[in-house]
Amino acid sequence: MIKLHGFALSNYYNKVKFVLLEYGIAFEEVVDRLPLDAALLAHSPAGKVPFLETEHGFLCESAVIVEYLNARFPERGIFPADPWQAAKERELIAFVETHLELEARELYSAAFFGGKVSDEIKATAQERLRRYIASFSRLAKFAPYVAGERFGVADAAVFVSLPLVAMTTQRIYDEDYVAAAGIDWKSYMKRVGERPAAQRVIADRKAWIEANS
Ligand SMILES: N[C@@H](CCC(=O)N[C@@H](CS)C(=O)NCC(=O)O)C(=O)O
Repeated sequence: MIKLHGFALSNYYNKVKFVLLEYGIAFEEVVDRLPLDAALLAHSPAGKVPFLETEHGFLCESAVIVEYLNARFPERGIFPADPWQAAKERELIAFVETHLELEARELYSAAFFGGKVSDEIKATAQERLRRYIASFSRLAKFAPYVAGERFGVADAAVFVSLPLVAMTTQRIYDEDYVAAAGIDWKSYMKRVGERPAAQRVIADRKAWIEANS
C-alpha cells in the first residue's frame, strides 16, 4: 500500500493527504519529522516532506506526487477528463504554490515561529505578495470553488495554503492582503472544510499541534 511520509502540520503533506482521502485512494501515514535523518535523505533529497513510498520506490515534491496519483488511478478523476478544465486546475495550483505560498514562506519563521526576517526580505515579499494576490484574485473564481462550480484538486492546494498566506500578511504587514483583494477566504475555508476529507486533515493537524506544543 502507498505510504505518505511527513507530518500533519505541513501544508504540502496535508495537500497530498487531502487528495488521497478525497479521491478514495488507500494509504498509510508514516510520521517523519524534520530534520530528516541521513537515511531519509536518500528518499527525499532536499530533506522536505511530504514524500511518497510506493512498490517502485520513493517520490518527493507534492505536485509531482499528485500527478503520479492522477496517472496511477485515472478512474478516480483527480484531474478533470477535459484537457482545458484540467489545465485550469493546474494553473491555479501553480499560481497558489509558486507565487503565493513560496513567497509567504519566506516570512513564516517571523509570522509563526518567533523568528526574525530582515526588513529587506519583508519589503521584497510585500511587493510580490501584493502583486500576486491581486493576480490570483483575477484568476480564481470562488464560485463557490476555486475553479468554478465543482470542487477540484486545486481546492486541495488552495485550502492548505491560502489561509497561511492571509495570516502571514496579517501578522507581518498588519493587513490581510487576501481579504483586502476581495477574497472571502474564511467562508471558502468553511465550505471546503465541510468535506469529510478536509475534516480529517484539520482534525489530524489539530491533534498534531496539541501533541507537540
Ligand atoms: N516543493 C515541496 C515543498 C515541501 C516543503 O517545503 N515542505 C516543508 C514542510 S511544509 C519542509 O519539509 N521544509 C523543510 C525544509 O525546507 O528544510 C513540495 O511541494 O513537496
